[in-house]
Amino acid sequence: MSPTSKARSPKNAGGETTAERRPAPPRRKKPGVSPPDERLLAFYRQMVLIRRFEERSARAYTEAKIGGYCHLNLGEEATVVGLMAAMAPDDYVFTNYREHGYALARGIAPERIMAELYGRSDGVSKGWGGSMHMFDIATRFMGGYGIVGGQLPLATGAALAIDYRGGSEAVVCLMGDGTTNIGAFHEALNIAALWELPIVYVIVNNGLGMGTTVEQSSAEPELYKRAASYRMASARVDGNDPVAVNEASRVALSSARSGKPYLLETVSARLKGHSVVDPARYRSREEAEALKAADPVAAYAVRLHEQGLLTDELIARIDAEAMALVAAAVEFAEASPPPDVATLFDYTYATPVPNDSRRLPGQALFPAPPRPAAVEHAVVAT
Ligand SMILES: Cc1ncc(C[n+]2csc(CCOP(=O)(O)OP(=O)(O)O)c2C)c(N)n1
Repeated sequence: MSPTSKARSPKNAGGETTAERRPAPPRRKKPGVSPPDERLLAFYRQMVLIRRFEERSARAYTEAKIGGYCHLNLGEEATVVGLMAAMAPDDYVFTNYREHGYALARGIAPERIMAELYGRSDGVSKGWGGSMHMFDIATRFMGGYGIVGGQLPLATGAALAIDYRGGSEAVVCLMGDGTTNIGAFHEALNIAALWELPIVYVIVNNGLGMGTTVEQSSAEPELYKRAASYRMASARVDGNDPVAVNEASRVALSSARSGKPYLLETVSARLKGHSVVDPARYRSREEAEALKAADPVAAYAVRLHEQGLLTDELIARIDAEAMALVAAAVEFAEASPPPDVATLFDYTYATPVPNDSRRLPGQALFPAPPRPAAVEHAVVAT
């Protein structure tokens, strides 16, 4: 009986009832997991899915099933999951090229992401984008950019568009630590602060820009402090803890929605090389061992185990489910046909442009204009 229904009971008006004299029955725990605990478990499930997906992508790359560049989120799973879970469905996200995990956590089907990595027509960018250029308007996943810092002006423009239209959405713009030394970083933060745009800039500080450490490349290595130059609110959070990242991201997003853009720095580590072809020889064996020991997926599993939310059996089941999803994604990608060459330019320009598929790279689209006659130089004897 709830306290309110007890107060409303007519029998209580006149005094004690028989039911009240009897000792209260022991409260039975509701079967199942409570919603907050389910949320913590959902974080874990997604982290494991990203881990397994990225490991499988690396393998497919070495089997030459995936071409081009391929950068993985290994070691950044807690950051990815905590951040994406804080966003509303109609918020927009812009990332750099290290993006598969964000696409998964934003809700794009693993099949479509894997098919994109394979360069197949059922991929999220119809097979023309590959690892670095995924795009999905349904989930407001706005890419996927290979130029360091290229996403910053675009994301800032999207925030300006929201502001201009008077919308309630926010933009999340992700970048690596190295990107904070690109001019676009400063230009974007300056204008966002000045115009009070609804945007959260997130520095995913994994300690390295390719092989260069933050300390080697940044005069102020506590990167979140750079926001002070623009009078912008900022914070640094443990990027290995999905719950802490989620809470910090919620604070940042609510600030952005109220017209105060925000700079959030998440601190984690990249477990492997810059891309799948980088053996990361700039790291000592001890350093690699220490990173392995601090693995955020394993650390979070231990934490949930200690809280009684995970058992060994459940860990094995979640892992098997993730492996099955990834295997299905690979099967789907393998079966998907490559895109038709005739569609090469279909998604390059906003307005249709006729395809010119017979032209080879380097050949001009139009005949070259006639060259001016060569100027004869007189040889002056000295
Ligand atoms: C304008 C530009 N300069 C250089 C590069 C080459 N490049 C690709 S990734 C990268 C490092 C970026 O590091 P960071 O921003 O920390 O991101 P992370 O790779 O760690 O996620 C560089 C220099 C590029 N793609 N674009």
